Amino acid sequence: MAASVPVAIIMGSRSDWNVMKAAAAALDSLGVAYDAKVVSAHRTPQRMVDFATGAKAAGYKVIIAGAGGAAHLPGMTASMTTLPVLGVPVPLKEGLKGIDSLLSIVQMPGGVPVGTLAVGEAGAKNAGLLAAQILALNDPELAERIEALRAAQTDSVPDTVED
Ligand code: RP5
Repeated sequence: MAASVPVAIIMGSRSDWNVMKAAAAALDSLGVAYDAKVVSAHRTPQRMVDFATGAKAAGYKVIIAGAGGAAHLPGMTASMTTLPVLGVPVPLKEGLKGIDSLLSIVQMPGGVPVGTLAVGEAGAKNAGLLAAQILALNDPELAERIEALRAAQTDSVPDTVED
């Protein structure tokens, strides 16, 4: 049987991909497979229910969910699965510029956790890295790749401010 894909990246709109592709890039850099899908809590509610209730049976281990504005997708998804859900607040150009998404995602009622990351690309990148770190608990080779990435990151930081 083919190995299942461990990470699902879902987002409320195709327009979120500009931000959410940073999660995909982080997973690519660590050799972690993912599926990326548009699943909107408001425009495709039944698709969201079908995805969330079927995610564990589909073989996913971690869900990354990004949305902007009234960002209900991460929380609603978390309400229908016990897989870890990592929420990424996507900033929109208009409106409240990410504060709305952040508060919508982070302020979950006790009992239904969403691991909320930073607003925007940094949050999406960290969601990808954190998903990999969760998977690495049961994957020593992936854990080694994460250690190597961290070491390379450390080596890339100069200790001077010279040009
Ligand atoms: C949210 O509405 C989506 O996650 C997106 O961030 C925002 C705007 O969507 P579009 O109008 O660009 O499709 O549900």
